[in-house]
This record gives sequence, structure tokens and C-alpha cells, in this order.
Amino acid sequence: MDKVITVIGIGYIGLPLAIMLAKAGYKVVGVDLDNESVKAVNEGVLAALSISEKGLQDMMQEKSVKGNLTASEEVCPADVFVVSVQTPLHKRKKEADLSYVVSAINSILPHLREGNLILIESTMPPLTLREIIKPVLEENTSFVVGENIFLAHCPERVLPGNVFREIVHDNRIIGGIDQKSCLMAKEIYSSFVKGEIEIVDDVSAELVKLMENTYRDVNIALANELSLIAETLGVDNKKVIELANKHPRVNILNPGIGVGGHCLPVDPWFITEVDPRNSVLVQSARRINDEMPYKAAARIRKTVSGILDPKIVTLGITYKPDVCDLRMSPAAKVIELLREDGYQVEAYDPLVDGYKFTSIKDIAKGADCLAVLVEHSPIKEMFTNEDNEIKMVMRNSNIIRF
Ligand code: SAJ
Repeated sequence: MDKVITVIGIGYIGLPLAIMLAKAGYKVVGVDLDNESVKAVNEGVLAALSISEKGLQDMMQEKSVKGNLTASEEVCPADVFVVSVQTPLHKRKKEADLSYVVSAINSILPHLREGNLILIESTMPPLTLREIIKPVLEENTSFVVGENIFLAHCPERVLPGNVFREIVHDNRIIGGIDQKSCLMAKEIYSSFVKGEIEIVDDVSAELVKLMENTYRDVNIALANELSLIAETLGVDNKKVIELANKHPRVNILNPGIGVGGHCLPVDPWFITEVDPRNSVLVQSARRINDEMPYKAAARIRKTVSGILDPKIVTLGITYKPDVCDLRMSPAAKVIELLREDGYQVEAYDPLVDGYKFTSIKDIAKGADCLAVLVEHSPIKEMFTNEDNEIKMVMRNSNIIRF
């Protein structure tokens, strides 16, 4: 473990990775333009960061991590460079914005030495590694990928809320343009990954990652569509799903108020970007899921129609249950839509600072509609304990648990 590894981008993905590499014994430098992140890592106190993954703070305190992990705003020479920066969606064009990845690669160029390995963890459209990243490396230096510098795509796959288990136990895909790059990458990941490490070509690796999230997005869209059909027909969607899922080859996911987070609403578009003709289902699923917050808001509006100056109370504001992550949250969209319409909406979330509460019956007093947008475990528990009292304190006892 005598190698120095620089991890560019110490956010949701880069920081846990940097920690695992440091724990395995590598000397790791986390690089970020955000001064707060750099300071937080160097001081070992993550409270100031918006990342709140369980186990993160404890991991930072481990002796090997404290001894091996530092952070900096500047890139410096290393044996291995890992790029784990964001690839957001260009909202209008529905294409990947690769500017952060390209800028990370450019920041490495002055420090590149013969034998260096560059690993890209960021999610990106198929062909990016060979058609964008490789040319940037080769056209701006005298190096040739596969001969004297090495390059592979190792897409991250960890589930927010369960990062430190999955980063170790999930299988990993390594996609490279040449075999040596893949083997070098495999050696690095073998230091902490207990799952299998599979080697494929770069384009397959890019597509595998995107298809995993697309598979989930399409299946959630199917569940959402089913919930709308059930509503039209006046039957209980949960019961229909429960019964259908008793079939040995059926597993319908949970319908909800939409699909949020930084992955599922974004990654399917990276497939349609490269092959729009053949990704009709993928695009439809995206549109169905994006429409769900509007349907949820409409259902709440319908519930309070006819009530003069109704008071709406919502529970849950994060992008999914049991995380405190607000990125691309459908719940936040529902609240925004209702407020835009002039409704009086009080929003609460037991996991988010500024939205906290201790008892549903306290916040539901005088409400005309209580809409549970994201049912975190503590909310579920409160419902079990306070069930009858909640309805008693409401002005109109309309409770919607999406
Ligand atoms: N959702 C539903 N119904 C469901 C399941 C999820 O409406 O039955 C919604 C959630 O509420 C949330 C959204 O979908 O708004 C996404 O949640 P998620 O738990 O499915 O996924 P993420 O975005 O937290 O993480 C995903 C994971 N991908 C897959 O499970 C295939 C994770 O493994 C990836 O590493 C991550 O994307 C990523 O970074 O790409």
C-alpha cells in the first residue's frame, strides 16, 4: 500500500471511497474546490457538510483514516487519480453536463507521470471514456493511454443510506479500453471490496451503470402507472400490488409521489442521449415519474376542494424515506406546487433541521388535510402510537398516506 491516491470530488461518493482507501492503508488526498469540505475532512468533523450518511463520522475517527486521509483544494502528484465529481443533467437538452469531469481531468494533466492510473467513478453516457476523456488526456500530454498512462471507468453503485455496507459488499464493474488499465484498477478496488470485481470493456461498464438505475426507474414508473389506473377504477393499489407480487415471477415496486435523488431522475437520460430511437420506454418512464408530484398535488387539492381557506400539513420533505437528503425531492416539488396555488401548507420532517417535530397530533391540530409525502420510520411509528388522536385534533380528518 505504498501508493498515493488522489480522489477528486469528496462528496457523497468520493468521500466514502477516500475513507475506504485510507482504511485499506493507501495515502489518500481528497481534492475539492469547496473549502468547507476540505476543512471538514482535515479537521475530521463532518457536521458542517450536507452529507449525512450513517457511519461516516465514526469512520473518519478511525486511526487508519485519520493517519492516511487529508484534503486539499489543489491537485498534487499521485500514483492513482480517482474522479468522482458530479455529472448533472442539462435540464433543457436532457443531456449529461460533463464539464465537471472534463475540468477534473484538466486539473490532473500538469501532474501526470508515467505509469499513473486514472479511474472515473462518475456516472456518464456511453462512449464518454473513449471519445471524450481519453482524447483530453492524450491531446494535452505526450502520454498514450494503455502504454504509459492507464484509464478505467469504475462506476459507483452504492445506495444512499447504506453506503458503507454496499461499498464493501456490492460487486464492482471495471471498464477499460485496455487490459492493463483494468488489472491496475482491480488491484486498487481489491483492497476493500468483498464483492466480485468484473472486468469488461469501457462502453459496457458505462451502460451497465446506467441500465441499473434505468431498470429501477422504469419499474417504479410501472408501479406509479398502476396506482393511477387503480385510482381511476376505484380499487386499492396497495392490495393489487400485494396480490400480484404473490405470483412467483412478479415483483412490482412501490408507487409514490415521484422519483427523486441525484441518480434515477438523471441517469436514464444519458441513455436516451446516445440512442433516442431505441429508448422510447426509458423516456416514457422518466415522463411518468416526473409527472407524479403534479398528480400528488392534484389529489391533495381535490381532497380540500370546497373547504374555505384549508390548512394542509405535509410530512416528509426528503427525496426518499429514512435519509435526510433533499436533492431533487418530489415531496419538495409537491409542497412548492401547492404553495404556488396559494394554499397554506405547513411542512414537517423529523429528519431535517428546521422541519422537525415530535408528535403528529401537535402539528395536525386544525388541519384539513394531513399528507404523508415521505413516510420515514419515525413517522410510521408515530402513526401507530397516535392513530386515533390525530383524527380528533384535525378540523377535517383527511389523511393521505401516499
Ligand atoms: N422509489 C419509489 N418506489 C420504489 C423505490 C424507490 O418511488 O419502490 C423512489 C424513492 O422514493 C426515491 C427514488 O425512487 O425518490 C430513488 O430511490 P432509490 O432508493 O431507488 O435509489 P437511490 O437514488 O437512492 O440510489 C440509486 C441506487 N440504484 C439502484 O438501486 C439500481 C443505488 O444503488 C445507486 O448507486 C444510486 O442510485 C446512484 O448513485 O446511482
